[in-house]
Amino acid sequence: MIKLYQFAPAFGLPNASPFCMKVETWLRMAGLPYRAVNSGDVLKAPKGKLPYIDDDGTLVADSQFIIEHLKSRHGVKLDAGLSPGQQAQATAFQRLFEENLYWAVVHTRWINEAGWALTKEAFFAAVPMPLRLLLPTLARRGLRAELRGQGMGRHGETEIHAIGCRDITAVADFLADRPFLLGDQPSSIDATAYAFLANLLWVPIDSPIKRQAQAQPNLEAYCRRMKARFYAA
Ligand SMILES: N[C@@H](CCC(=O)N[C@@H](CS)C(=O)NCC(=O)O)C(=O)O
Repeated sequence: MIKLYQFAPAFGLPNASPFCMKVETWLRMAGLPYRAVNSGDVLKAPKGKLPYIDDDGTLVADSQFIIEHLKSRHGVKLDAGLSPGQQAQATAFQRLFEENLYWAVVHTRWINEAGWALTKEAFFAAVPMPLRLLLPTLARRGLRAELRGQGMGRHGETEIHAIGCRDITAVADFLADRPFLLGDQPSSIDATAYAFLANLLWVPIDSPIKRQAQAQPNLEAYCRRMKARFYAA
């Protein structure tokens, strides 16, 4: 049985980490049985981040390496029908969500004061005292440093929102009225798109980026479609 190590669910989503939710969604799309271990223990993670999996003794870290591993070990054909051009589009969108939009959304959760109040409550309320007094501040400091290192954190908040809104517009315009990102059938990139869009639309943190997503009805409809298809039970 595949074990998926991830954070505990939060904000009413399967996972408030879009990377964890991506893998869980993908496992459901692939029809592979798995057991979620929601311990949130990054210290045990091979690369210090979640998610990672234990596939019958093989540990694999990083959502994309996990998917590639599972595809080859379990013969998953989700992307078999994609042309090289569609594969290229999938790679480009993956980068948009994971390497760019992610950081803009991290800023709305961890740096913006109103967002931080909600994030702190959702992620740390269950931490026992006296750790609860220290951990949120340390984690926030770490995220601030990561944002600066990545580069997003060097922009002003208005600029960060503009960057995120541009990504959202690109996704909405590309999706248009297609049921799934690359056409009529779901493919692996939909696990990413759904996880990142749901983590924006369905998280109670207001931001211009979220409002931009709410203003595109096809994105909400897309998330509902993915939820109905892969999280019905
Ligand atoms: N490239 C990784 C990114 C995973 C990632 O950034 N995970 C974050 C949560 S969204 C994490 O574990 N952060 C904990 C930490 O950095 O201490 C993937 O695709 O899995």
